Amino acid sequence: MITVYGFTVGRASRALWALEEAGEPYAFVRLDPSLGEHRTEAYLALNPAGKVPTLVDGDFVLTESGAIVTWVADRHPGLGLAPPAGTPARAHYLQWCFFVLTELEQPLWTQTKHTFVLPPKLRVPQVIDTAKKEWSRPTAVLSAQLSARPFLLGEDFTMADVLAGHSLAWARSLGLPLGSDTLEAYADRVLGRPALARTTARERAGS
Ligand SMILES: N[C@@H](CCC(=O)N[C@@H](CS)C(=O)NCC(=O)O)C(=O)O
Repeated sequence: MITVYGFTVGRASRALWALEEAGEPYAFVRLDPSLGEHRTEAYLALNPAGKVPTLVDGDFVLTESGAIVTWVADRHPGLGLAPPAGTPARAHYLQWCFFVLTELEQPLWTQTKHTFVLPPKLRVPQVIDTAKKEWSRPTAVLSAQLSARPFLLGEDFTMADVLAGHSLAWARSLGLPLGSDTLEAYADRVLGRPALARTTARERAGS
């Protein structure tokens, strides 16, 4: 059975949400970062970065949330959660996954690091204003893409929407505006999925 390591909140939600969308059984191991459980020798052997999520399936170990959600989708080709490799649709799927992880997420991560994550002496309060300004550019791009379609790839929900939806929930938790009614409606649509409600319940239960 698949095991996913994560914290109570964070990017491991993407992996769990993907597994819930695919209907794949899994065990969730909740690590407590305040106790350094992501920095033990045993955990670093799985994920040398000491980060979550990490997915383990027997001898197979996979890190990076974007890789994990795509791998889960590819195990269930009939569900259409990622288009088949080698097609133009797959190329656009990857385009949106990379866009979320490299453009949309970065201002959120910068703001989060300089508000909570880094030790106080390493925080630079001025970069928070920069991150807030940077946030408006990728959200405008996302909003334009969604103005004529319900999901990033079109009519069908894919794992690219898991990555985008998670990032928009993260933005809301930081109090950042999504900047358009289109994006607010999209966030409500993807964050209202039953698979995400099941994910949240598993994270709270911690197993
Ligand atoms: N690029 C990685 C980022 C993973 C990441 O930074 N995870 C955070 C939690 S959301 C973490 O493990 N932080 C612990 C640390 O930095 O020590 C991914 O998308 O999986």
